[in-house]
Amino acid sequence: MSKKSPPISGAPGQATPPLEEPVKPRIPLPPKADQRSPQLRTATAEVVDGPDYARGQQGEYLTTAQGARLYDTDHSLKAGERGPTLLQDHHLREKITHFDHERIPERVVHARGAGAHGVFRAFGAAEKVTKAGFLRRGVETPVFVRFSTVLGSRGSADAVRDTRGFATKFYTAEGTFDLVGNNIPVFFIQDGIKFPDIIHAAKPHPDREIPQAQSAHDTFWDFVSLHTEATAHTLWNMSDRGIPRSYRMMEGFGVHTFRLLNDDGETSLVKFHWKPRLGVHSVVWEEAQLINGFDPDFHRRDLADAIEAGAYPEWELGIQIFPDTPEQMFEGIDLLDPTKFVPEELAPVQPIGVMTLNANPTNFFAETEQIAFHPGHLVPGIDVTDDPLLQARLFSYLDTQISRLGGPNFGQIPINRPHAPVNDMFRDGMHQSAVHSGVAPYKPNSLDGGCPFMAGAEVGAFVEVPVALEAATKLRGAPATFDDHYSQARLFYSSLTVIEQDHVAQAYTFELGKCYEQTIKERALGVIANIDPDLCARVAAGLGLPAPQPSVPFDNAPMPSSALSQIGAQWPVTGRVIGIVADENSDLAAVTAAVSAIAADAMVPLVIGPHGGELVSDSVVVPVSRTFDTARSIEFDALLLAGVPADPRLDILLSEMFRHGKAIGAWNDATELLETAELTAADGVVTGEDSVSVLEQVVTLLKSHRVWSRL
Ligand code: HDD
Repeated sequence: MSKKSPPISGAPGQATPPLEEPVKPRIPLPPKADQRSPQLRTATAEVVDGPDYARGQQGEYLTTAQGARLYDTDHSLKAGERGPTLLQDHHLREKITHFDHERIPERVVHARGAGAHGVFRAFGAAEKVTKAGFLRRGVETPVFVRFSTVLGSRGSADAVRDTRGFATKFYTAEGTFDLVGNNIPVFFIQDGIKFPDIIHAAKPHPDREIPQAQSAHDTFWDFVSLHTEATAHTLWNMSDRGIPRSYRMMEGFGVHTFRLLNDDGETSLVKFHWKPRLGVHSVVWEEAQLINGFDPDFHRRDLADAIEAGAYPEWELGIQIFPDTPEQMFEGIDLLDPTKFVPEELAPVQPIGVMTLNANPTNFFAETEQIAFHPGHLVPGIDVTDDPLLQARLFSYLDTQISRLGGPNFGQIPINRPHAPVNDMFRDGMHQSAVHSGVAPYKPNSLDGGCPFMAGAEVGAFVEVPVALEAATKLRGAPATFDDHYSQARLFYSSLTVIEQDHVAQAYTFELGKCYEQTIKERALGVIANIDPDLCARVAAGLGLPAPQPSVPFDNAPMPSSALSQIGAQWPVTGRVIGIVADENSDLAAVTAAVSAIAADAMVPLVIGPHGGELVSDSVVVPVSRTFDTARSIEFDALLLAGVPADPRLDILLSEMFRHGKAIGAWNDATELLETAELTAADGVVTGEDSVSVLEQVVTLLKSHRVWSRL
């Protein structure tokens, strides 16, 4: 056995010193403001922790979990250099054991997601209907938002056809309020007892565990064609809403109707809406499929890049307000049915505040993975209704965190800690990290001086709204108003433009085309016939099957709602990505001018060159962001051509940009490339003498998101 004393890292005589890693101790950087740990709580609200307590990294040296300093973490303790490893190597066992337990169960739904910190500022417009403190004029509240897909596993691709989760945690002074919504205002099911059924049907088949993150398979269509209350949500999924361009360009909906209570004790029913300031936009289906191969992290990257670049995404929070009548109906729409939404023409969305996402998480696991939402996290002034879907959710979310986060103390994880004082008399349990003092975690008590005390409504207690319940008979059932499964699907479909309706027909044809069972396809066509016979005829033709007749009569033509179409307006171009194809023979001064103009408009210029590094000509230097090998159309919202010879890789780039309805511009010699590709006369392909004027035309096209006439 070697008699040498153990080597000290970086000391002379060490065989292979680390090349890059600094060996001098240095003070770790302080945590970012949003990362400061809230103080731990005690039974008497006494502060027991100093500023560094519970922080991730402390001190300059690598230590064991118990704080003993280590001199080597590269070699296990062995009986001689070539001998067996010794069981007494605590550092080895502790390091491997911790590693073995690094993964926690992924969320049973919404496993794949991305999050960001931000702030919500209230306009004050909600004061008339709610006493919630964070909705008072000018109040700013820290938030954390997690966007997600529903079906895929944690490592699945972002751009799949699916509903997106839009969950917001408001850390208010009166306790945490969670708005756990989706990007679609209607849901698949009316009663939470059906949630395991829809999710089992939509998740991968239990035998082979395929397909991943898709609804295009037999069990999904089996369920939704039998359970027709899913029709409206399925239709929204088949529309462009199912494949968003960016999390930053999605609407969010609280889905359920909530009950608000104001200072005067008056109640109203409301639905919550998030409206993105960048507009609601989608990718096209072929693009989505390419994205999932070329950049499965597309939405996650897009959100993080935008925030890092300072292009902070913003949403206005709005409410639709309905009178709180005993029937809880509005214009014939049952407000307790979560498969129904209320068109904005019938109840306008009134803006009550704005949310800005302005900081990326520092650590994905600690924040985005461990955040735990719950629709029952409410504050005074906001209460639930008897929507049977919401009622089941109130049970499910608390329950799921116990297995996902390992016990009942998940509220102590930093990202889940309220920013209001917590004094809950809950004690002990797995992962308890609070050091509670006192001897009397019970009430009433005299030994802790009667602490903690009960609050009244005048000091901000959460008091349930005393809603009168009708005398009822215990039963398993639903009101007759829940039987209408088609009118809102018809309304949504008839509100879309012809281009959007084409996309819906293509999506149904694709999804049902991936099913194997003939009976499922036929049954699904029967459901589609009840949405729109023409849509059904087109899908049936695509499947090579006869189109059935509707089985539910079309009594009244629905009044279309213009708020449902994504086409027809102009939106800000902030954060949009413009590719510029150039090489050494291009006019690099013109390229530089385009790059500056794009950046000045808060967009992202990416120069695409034949090789990496820089393009240099006449002492003008242009850094290259992507090469002909690494660039793919999915990354660019628009393309500029600055004169390059024909290249098969550029042919692919151009043809994809063209097929996906994206603006293309070229100046001077570059127009030849367009002529070769026979694109010069096409809509949304613009040319000119100089780069900046061409860019102006491209930006004008970009404001409409796509060149719709090409789609
Ligand atoms: Fe749910 C997660 C949204 C119905 C049970 N749900 C989850 C998330 C979102 C939603 C955005 C992810 C939260 C996060 O990022 O951590 N869920 C909805 C919406 C619904 C809905 C908008 C209907 C309007 N959910 C619903 C029902 C049940 C659940 C009816 C069960 C009865 N949902 C869960 C869950 C999850 C969840 C299993 C998984 C992880 C978690 O809760 O924390 O409890």
